[in-house]
Amino acid sequence: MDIDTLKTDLLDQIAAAASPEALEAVRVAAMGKSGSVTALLKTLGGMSPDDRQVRGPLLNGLREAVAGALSARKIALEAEALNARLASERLDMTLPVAAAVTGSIHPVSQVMDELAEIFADLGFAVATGPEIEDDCHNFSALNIPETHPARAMHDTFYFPQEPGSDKRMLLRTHTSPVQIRTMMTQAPPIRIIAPGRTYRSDSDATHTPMFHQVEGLVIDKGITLANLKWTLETFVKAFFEVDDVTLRLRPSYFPFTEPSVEVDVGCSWEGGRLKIGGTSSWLEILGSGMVHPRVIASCGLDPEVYQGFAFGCGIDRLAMLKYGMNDLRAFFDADLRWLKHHGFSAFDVPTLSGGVGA
Ligand code: 2U9
Repeated sequence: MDIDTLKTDLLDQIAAAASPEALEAVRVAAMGKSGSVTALLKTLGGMSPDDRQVRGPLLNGLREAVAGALSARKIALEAEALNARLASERLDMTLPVAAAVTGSIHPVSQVMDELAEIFADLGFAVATGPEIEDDCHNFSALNIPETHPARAMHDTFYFPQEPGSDKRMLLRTHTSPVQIRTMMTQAPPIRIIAPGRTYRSDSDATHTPMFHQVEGLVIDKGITLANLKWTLETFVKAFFEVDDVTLRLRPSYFPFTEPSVEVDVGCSWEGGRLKIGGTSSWLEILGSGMVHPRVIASCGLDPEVYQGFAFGCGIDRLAMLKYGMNDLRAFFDADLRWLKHHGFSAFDVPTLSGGVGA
């Protein structure tokens, strides 16, 4: 076969190679140890100098043309393979994230979001603070002196005393220190809710050593018990998504409020299920009252000028009531089956327009 025919033939084979394997087979057949081009190059050694002068450039030209075509085809085949992969592995970035399918929002987090949404609409900000507190913010500023029986009632987790210090840190027993810190640093009017973890050395079917509370605080001029009642009624209606709600305020005692009231919500039992609304039965849902003048004064404000109301409520209990769970301990067992059953979708964001209970 003459050089030109062989060249045309090899270039056609290279152009027709549809895969890297087919191209490699053409390369070996031409440029390999026993390849057709290699065989022709080997003949140069046995030629006369004159013949070699004529055939040498022709054969080198053939070798270079074939090598060039092989490498160009290789690059083209690699680009084709990459494009095919990119097309088959295309990601649709508009699809929902996979995490939303496997993970879920804990009922406590969902209820916290619902509370923030409801109270934001009433002009309340969400305040947070440390879970490790000192005696002053957790007790003394709240009118609970060292000798007060409420200290024993709170079953406090204390940290060991630091050497050389008379201060003993503790795990906050309620979120009230958050309100104390807010009153000490912000000028009224104050409207906040303080949701978060709280700790008491207590454990049975209705108590866990760590639990969640939400407390609310309003401080301004001319605040009365009527403001408290309206706020709580508006909250309970929005939270349980029931318009027919009756609240019953019972006189009570808390060191940080005066007067203090415990609040029951009217409910009924229908087919073994608790329904909020009506007045056939009563369920205690929160404690509240007018902030004690001594608490207002301990934060540097004049109780003759400023008044306020406060309330406190267990979030875990609220979640159990609204979503029908009966054992509090399951909340913190991290059992995936429980979380899958009672958890919420990450897209189920509570909004007043869309429904806080979705
Ligand atoms: C400041 C002043 C007053 C917060 C209040 C209650 C009543 C209350 C309990 C409900 C169930 C705690 O989770 S629970 O065990 N709380 O009854 N909490 S008034 O009063 C405050 C807080 C902060 C500065």
